[in-house]
Amino acid sequence: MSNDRILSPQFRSRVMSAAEAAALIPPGANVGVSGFTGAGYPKAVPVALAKRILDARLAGQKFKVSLWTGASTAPELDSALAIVDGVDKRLPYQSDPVLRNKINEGSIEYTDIHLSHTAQLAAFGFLGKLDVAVIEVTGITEDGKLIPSSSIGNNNTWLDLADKVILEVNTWQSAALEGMHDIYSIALPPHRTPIPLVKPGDRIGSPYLTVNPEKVVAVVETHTTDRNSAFSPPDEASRKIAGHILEFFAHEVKAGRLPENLLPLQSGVGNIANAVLSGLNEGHFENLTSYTEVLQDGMLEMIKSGKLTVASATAFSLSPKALEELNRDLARYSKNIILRPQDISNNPELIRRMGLIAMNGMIEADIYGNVNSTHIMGTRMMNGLGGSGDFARNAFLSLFMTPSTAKGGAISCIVPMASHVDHTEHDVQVLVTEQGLADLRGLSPKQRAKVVIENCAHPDFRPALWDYYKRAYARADGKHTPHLLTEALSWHQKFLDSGRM
Ligand code: 0RQ
Repeated sequence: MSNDRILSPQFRSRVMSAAEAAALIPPGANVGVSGFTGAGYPKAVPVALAKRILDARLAGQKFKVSLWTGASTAPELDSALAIVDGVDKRLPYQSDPVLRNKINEGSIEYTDIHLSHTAQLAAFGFLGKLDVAVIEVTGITEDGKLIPSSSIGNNNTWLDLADKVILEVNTWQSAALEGMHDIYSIALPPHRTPIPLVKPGDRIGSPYLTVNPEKVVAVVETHTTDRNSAFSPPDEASRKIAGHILEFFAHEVKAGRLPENLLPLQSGVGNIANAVLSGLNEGHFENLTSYTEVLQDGMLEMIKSGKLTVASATAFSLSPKALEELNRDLARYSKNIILRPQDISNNPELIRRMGLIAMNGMIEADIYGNVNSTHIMGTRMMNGLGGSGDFARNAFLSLFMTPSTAKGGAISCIVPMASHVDHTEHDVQVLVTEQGLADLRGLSPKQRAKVVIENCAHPDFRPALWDYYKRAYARADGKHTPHLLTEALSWHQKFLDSGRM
């Protein structure tokens, strides 16, 4: 049975079952898959591949593949392959609990890469050779062009680089996605020229992905929903963080440092990011734009209310409710939403040119403003740095936010020294917790420490942070960034030993 989404006879002739397609993926292959924050990932072939891997293991054979994605995917891909110990290496971002445990147990290699860098690293062969691409699409036109799905990620690069291509055509994805995408491939050095994009709403490429049809070894039909978890309603800490940020924006507009409609917004994943977007939706800023990587519920609400005129991203990252609503009425949003490859959505040249406001979550920051976005107690991987580094270093204004404590108050998210650093003090301009906001722009390390401790730390931990800082400063030397090296990470060790910092 073929569906009316596969109009090209050449591609239609390659339709087969997911199991038949998975049989074309050899052990040891590097597999580039579509998928970005629970959107547009292949849903049938990875499950079939996991079954095949399990059968091979039961027969005493080794069978692993390496998985290159856009970003995080969903259980049908990451959990399915991790559960059967089928993953050798995974990159560049994940958030799957099963996969995360295997990474932290040491049985899966994980390479955490800036999302804007992945395509170029792959194109130059630093990641190895790409054997197979498994890409979800919404449809295939009569002349063999691919209508992308609910994310783009690295799909254009995987389609170019892979020796073999397997397409999943998912009829659950709305046909109205056609036309929403803007595919532009960047030339590699030394042939690179400026990317001709100056505003979030600019279109510079084609709505379709292309592939050499000779490489397409299988086309698999699916009808399966994208899966993402629901967002919890904003809690008090998130609402307070959002409040501090909105007050700060108003202050910056008044001081003439931001325009009335702010600058294009980038917003990371998670509940705090959504709370900030809700706050913006209820606030007085109008005609906002966003140039971001994921389009969350909050942005959809802002498009509906007319606050946000255009949203450029590489993927949707929506709760089931918002996704259902979007799909019911997708055509209505098509003027306002553009999906691009992730090396365009996260491109430093464009982020710098447009002067973005970047807002991302963090795990912890130290008193000097170094930010850890990825590691729990310095060693356990949480998700990965995703696009946070692409945006933080290059934005006009870069904010990092977190509740001031974690695990019911046992952990201070403001510490003497970050147990891992993803974003250095040089890339971090503003820190925000529910306690307050620290504007670090132009401050020296000692000046930073004072505002970070005073404005962001929880009162339960503030005296101990002051005590640390004062004793470090009292030393005869090293007064530029005062530290007591034997104590700097003792807060983390104390938590590991006693369950409380
Ligand atoms: O652990 O799940 O066991 O309860 O970390 O914390 O508070 O739920 O925070 O969902 O906003 O995620 C940095 C991970 C924050 C996210 C991070 C524990 C806490 C909980 C998660 P549990 P919350 P959020 C664009 C930008 C990197 C990628 C990025 C992230 C869990 O924002 O992945 O920015 N960022 N991409 O209990 C120990 C601390 C802790 C801590 C929190 N200080 N110590 N544990 N936790 N603080 C998107 C993409 O790039 C795709």
